Amino acid sequence: MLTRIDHIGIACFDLDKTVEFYRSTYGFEVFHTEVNEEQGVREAMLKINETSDGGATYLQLLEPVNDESTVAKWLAKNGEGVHHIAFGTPDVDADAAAIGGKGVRVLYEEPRRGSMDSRITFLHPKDCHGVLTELVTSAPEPPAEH
Ligand code: V0V
Ligand code: CO
Repeated sequence: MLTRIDHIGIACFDLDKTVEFYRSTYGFEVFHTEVNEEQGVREAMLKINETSDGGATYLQLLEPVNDESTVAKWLAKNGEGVHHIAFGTPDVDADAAAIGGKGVRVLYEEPRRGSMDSRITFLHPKDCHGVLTELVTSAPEPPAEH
């Protein structure tokens, strides 16, 4: 069952400048940063609020780390902006199977590693009214700030 908005993914050309915009404009601080080579991104997670399911909602700022990155391709076509929305679930495997059973294309056979050791998969935007949609199960240990 999908229980929260886990994050909104925002594609940007310059992560440091974008982080600074969110800090100086809204007061949002960086909770976590990492490079995810498999996904081709450097990212910053800004924690916005905690949620009633024990999780939290973040903004995920994404900068491509190479030209082959899906985010690089998307930026070249669209410029900066909202790239995807991610719903949190305690069981990404079950939800991906259930949603796939409704005819929506699930992009990964098995969930892959996402931010803060989460397990993630994606639904094809063309099957979701134009929205690239991610499903996320957080790591069992709640993420510590770093
Ligand atoms: C592409 N399209 C999108 C889109 N990306 N529509 C809405 N939102 C997006 N973000 C549309 C695009 O305009 C085309 O429509 C069509 O889909 C095919 O796109 P394409 O440019 O030819 O690109 P593809 O097919 O090579 O790749 C698109 C997909 C790819 C969605 C398959 O981006 C993908 O595998 N995404 C999942 C992985 C990902 O995005 N990773 C980065 C975030 P027209 O022109 O044909 O109408 S990593 C992350 O979130 C992490 C680590 C985390 O949360 O922990
Ligand atoms: Co994401």
